Amino acid sequence: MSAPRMLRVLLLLLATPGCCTQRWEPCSDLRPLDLLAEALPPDGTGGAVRTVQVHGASGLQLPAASARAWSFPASRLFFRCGLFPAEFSIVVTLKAPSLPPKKNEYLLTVVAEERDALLLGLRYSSTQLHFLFLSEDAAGAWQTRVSFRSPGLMDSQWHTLVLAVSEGSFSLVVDCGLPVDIMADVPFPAALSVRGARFFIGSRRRTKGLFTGLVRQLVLLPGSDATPRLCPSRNAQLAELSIPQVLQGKPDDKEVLKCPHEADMKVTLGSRPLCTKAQEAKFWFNAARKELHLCVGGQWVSVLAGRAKLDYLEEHQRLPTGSETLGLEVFGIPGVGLFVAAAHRKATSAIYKWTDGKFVSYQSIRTHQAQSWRHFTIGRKIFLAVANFGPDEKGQEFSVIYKWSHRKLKFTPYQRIATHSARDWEAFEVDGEHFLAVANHREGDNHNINSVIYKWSPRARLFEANQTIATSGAYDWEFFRVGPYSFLVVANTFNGTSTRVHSHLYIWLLGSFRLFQSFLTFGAADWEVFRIRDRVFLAVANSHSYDVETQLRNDSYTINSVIYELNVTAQAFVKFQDVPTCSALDWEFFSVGEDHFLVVANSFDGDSFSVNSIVYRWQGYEGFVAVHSLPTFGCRDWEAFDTTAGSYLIYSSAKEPLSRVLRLRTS
Ligand SMILES: [Ca+2]
Ligand SMILES: [Ca+2]
Ligand SMILES: [Ca+2]
Repeated sequence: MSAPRMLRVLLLLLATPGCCTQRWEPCSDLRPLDLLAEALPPDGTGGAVRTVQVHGASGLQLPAASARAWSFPASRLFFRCGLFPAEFSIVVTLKAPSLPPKKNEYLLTVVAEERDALLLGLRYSSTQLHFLFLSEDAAGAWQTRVSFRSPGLMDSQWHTLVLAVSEGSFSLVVDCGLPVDIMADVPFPAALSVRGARFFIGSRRRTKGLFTGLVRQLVLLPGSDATPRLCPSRNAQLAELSIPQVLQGKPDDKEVLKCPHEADMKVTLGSRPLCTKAQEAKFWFNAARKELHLCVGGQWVSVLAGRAKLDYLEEHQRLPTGSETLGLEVFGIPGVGLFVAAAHRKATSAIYKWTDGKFVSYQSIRTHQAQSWRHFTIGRKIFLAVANFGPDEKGQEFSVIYKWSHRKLKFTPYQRIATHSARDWEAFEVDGEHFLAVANHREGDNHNINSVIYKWSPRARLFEANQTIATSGAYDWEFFRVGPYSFLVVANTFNGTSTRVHSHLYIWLLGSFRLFQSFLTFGAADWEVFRIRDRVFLAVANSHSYDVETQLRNDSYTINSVIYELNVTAQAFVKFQDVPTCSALDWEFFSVGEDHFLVVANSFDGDSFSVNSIVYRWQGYEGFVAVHSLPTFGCRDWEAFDTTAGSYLIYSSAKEPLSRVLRLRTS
């Protein structure tokens, strides 16, 4: 199959309603999902199920006659989309019967009914516990079995098992003991579709292999390993994450509090009424703001606050930076705090730490016309990569990756990489492997050079060149995922004669990035990907329209930047909105409550660097509408961040040594 054909096929998968399009959002709640409670009839145990008490704890004995009675549709749990989580754990508390050799009993299965395929299953024999799953690729569907030897279940005791699954790693913990880890060649699928499938408790939909023991707990925890939630436990054999009501203590333990009296509730609608004595203890609902107020002592008191709304932005901090600043990168280090790395044009860049509600200088790092910083992690390792635009004192050109020292609490140099007027680093993960892509802007006067994607070598513990991509004055890389697909988009600014060049979007296919779509851009400086509900957008910041041949007519900074939207049917990004900008260098997307915003860094109007940057609000079918105008000077980069105290924006100036932090005032 040719590459474009294959793309088409892959993207058609994206078009399947309810499938895959929302993979970045979990398909189910991320709380423990009690499968037993789900399978029980709503009125309690029902006729066929028996509650049996053994060794002081109760369990359910499943009905022998009908396997179907103990099942429910997968869509009940995965209501947002039809994908089983890529990472999860299953917690089982059971009292297993002794089985003769070669006999197997099923604890749990997920079956695609139409084609009678076992998508996932847990069964055990006298010597082993087997976890089964279906993995599909171009060659077909494969049943994979991961087997744990002698989990020691057949001693007539209660036991609690936690099976944690993450990609190719399968871990089993019995009674909070030491984990048994298995690395399998075939990883658990990243996107296992369970559309039209059913969960079967204690069976594989048929009478053969029916579970004949007692089960007390059967929980699916999407997204994480349940072990730390259960263990250590004083009663490890009966450690509990969630068990059905019917198996918990006596029902009268949980007496429902009865309301002592019914208040005389009256709710007034419309504009704010008077809150006089006569209104005391009455409610007023402000429909416009979705707020409920109670009249208490002559004042309306907010009872149910509406969702936060952005009212205005106020200056929170002026941060003198010692030099003009290009890129900003805000990141957190767990247990240490919130930081911003600022790429200073002059010889030293700085990292600031959020301290008592302000950024204060934390660490200085020698850089060479630094353009941007990128923070990323690999396992527990924390890195920060700088893109150096200029050569060092010896005329050597390189960019540097720094690693956080947990001992020194500072970043220290880790790896140097030869780059060419580097503008940007992008860090990302594909199929469990870590990558870094550099935007090489030019080599001498030549803008048409290669940018490079590096791959982390776990053996060498270094990044090694993995793929080169031809770029023209590359300025920015942006990585994103849509469903199971990984994309990388480059902003190309200049090909030596014109800023009217194509910027390209690449898709990861069979181990490398391949061209997916090209966009005509004008000195593109930034791509920003963002999502609004299930819609995916890409915004490009066009900085400059310039052409050597038609220089006079075309040299312009006041041009449109463009927002594109992924059209799944067209299998392409299509133009959604033109936004007039003044040499736009950056887009930043952020949300406040249920509202979504874009702020653009306008840097130059052809005469002056003193131009307003604009905040746009998402207004549904109207698209993005300008709502705030912020005076900025040579604005280069915007970043949004949150602290416990509130939400903020920070921007840098490429033309003065001053960055500013703005606070979002909400109501
Ligand atoms: Ca970038
Ligand atoms: Ca951006
Ligand atoms: Ca930014």
